[in-house]
Amino acid sequence: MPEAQLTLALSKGRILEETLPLLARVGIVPDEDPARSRRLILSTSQPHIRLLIVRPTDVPTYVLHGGADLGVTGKDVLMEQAGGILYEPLDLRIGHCRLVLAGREGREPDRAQPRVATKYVATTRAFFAARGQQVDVIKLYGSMELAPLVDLADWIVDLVDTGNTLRANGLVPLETLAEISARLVVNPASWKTKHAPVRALVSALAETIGTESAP
Ligand code: PRT
Ligand code: MG
Repeated sequence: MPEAQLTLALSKGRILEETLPLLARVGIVPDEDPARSRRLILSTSQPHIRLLIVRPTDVPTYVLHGGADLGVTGKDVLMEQAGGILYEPLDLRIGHCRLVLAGREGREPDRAQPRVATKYVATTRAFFAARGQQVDVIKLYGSMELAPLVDLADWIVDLVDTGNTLRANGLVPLETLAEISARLVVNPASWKTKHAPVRALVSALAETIGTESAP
């Protein structure tokens, strides 16, 4: 029987730079450089494995609806969107950062009900609901750091790595909502119908990053 075809959805952008070396270590090398190629589907050195290059926020959608069997995306994206529907067998230990609540240095919120600007609306709502604190959440698509500077919001919830972007804008981290890294996710149907090749890939990745995968 020929080996089942596996489609792996990768996040383009900063996670991709760390994903490709990881895949190379398990013998999966794209036939063209995804950073340069205009193709959105790439064949690889393994005839039964192909790669899709999509936005990080689209990876859960491809995997959930079977456009891809597996995917790589940030835990921040999964927390916000996927709600535990996808199998998440492996922390890939790349793309590290923290999801933080931040505000202007030395400033308390002006408003009785603080405003929080973020692209992580669901995660932010859940965080404040768990604390029993009423806030207004304002959806932004990027450059969250700007919002407190023009008093659009009192606080932001955003990703932080070095903290340089916060500092450059006079903001300080107040609390950490979550430690973030990139995760491997699997379509539940593929997990069953293509169990052998999916399991083989998960195990190979787990071995190369030196971790145990979930059973
Ligand atoms: O296209 P789409 O909007 O869906 O995604 P994107 O443009 O946000 O993609 P990209 O390539 O930026 O990748 C985002 C993913 O990378 C996130 O979902 C995280 O899982 C992961 N990641 C890891 C990060 C960072 N580290 C990070 N530092 N994503 C964003 N940042 C931002 C941070 O918010 C800050 O604005 O990078 C900036 C620099 O951080 P400092 O703290 O080092 O200054
Ligand atoms: Mg972007």
